[in-house]
Amino acid sequence: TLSLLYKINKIAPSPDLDPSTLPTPSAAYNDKISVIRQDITVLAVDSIVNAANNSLLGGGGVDGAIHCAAGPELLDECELLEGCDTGDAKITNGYDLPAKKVIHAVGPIYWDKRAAGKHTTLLSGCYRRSLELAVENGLKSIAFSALSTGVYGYPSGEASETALATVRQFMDEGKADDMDRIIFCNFMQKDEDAYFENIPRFFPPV
Ligand code: AR6
Repeated sequence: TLSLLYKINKIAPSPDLDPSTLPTPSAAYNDKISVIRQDITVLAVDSIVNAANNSLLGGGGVDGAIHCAAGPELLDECELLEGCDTGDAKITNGYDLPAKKVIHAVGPIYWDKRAAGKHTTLLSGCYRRSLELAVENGLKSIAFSALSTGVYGYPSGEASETALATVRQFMDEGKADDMDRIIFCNFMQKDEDAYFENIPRFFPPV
């Protein structure tokens, strides 16, 4: 079945290697799905997905790290975008980042009453919109940060299930056929653990 086409490989950052070279699509790391633990700002991929807020004007966490590494031109471009709805995403250039593009996705605040009963739909929307933007822009690789699992309080296990289900669905629809790499880039051990616990259900190992 289709699931057999997707091989999971864990790319551990090694002190002997330049981490920016590791997740780059290459024959050495086959197939489409990767789970890594890494600072997303060092990844030399076509696109990285930022965990942004509705203003798109920066913040803490991964958003702060991305703006810091990309330089002030990123904020200049974000200011033109007029914000972004929760569950949606917008794309910019990557500026000083090794990544070509940044996709700014706005995940739900887990405890926010406005998101009550809609968490899964909103988080799933972030992953789907990000993938759609990558495809529309001819991007071959995308690395997702663990959207909403920091200050927005989304439990890692639930968030990883939604992320994996959405990516799997998108692939099953044939929409990621032109993409080479879809990377789940975690920063905290708890998030990486959640991916390795849940990934076999969505992408059974070959
Ligand atoms: N590389 C990869 N992942 C990271 C990095 C990094 N350098 N730094 C943190 N993470 P968060 P949210 C992980 O809080 O929960 C901002 O202020 C982190 O461990 O950055 O969606 C925005 O402006 C966690 O797993 O984003 C919003 O206001 C994940 O990134 C708000 O935070 C997301 O954590 C968004 O909250």
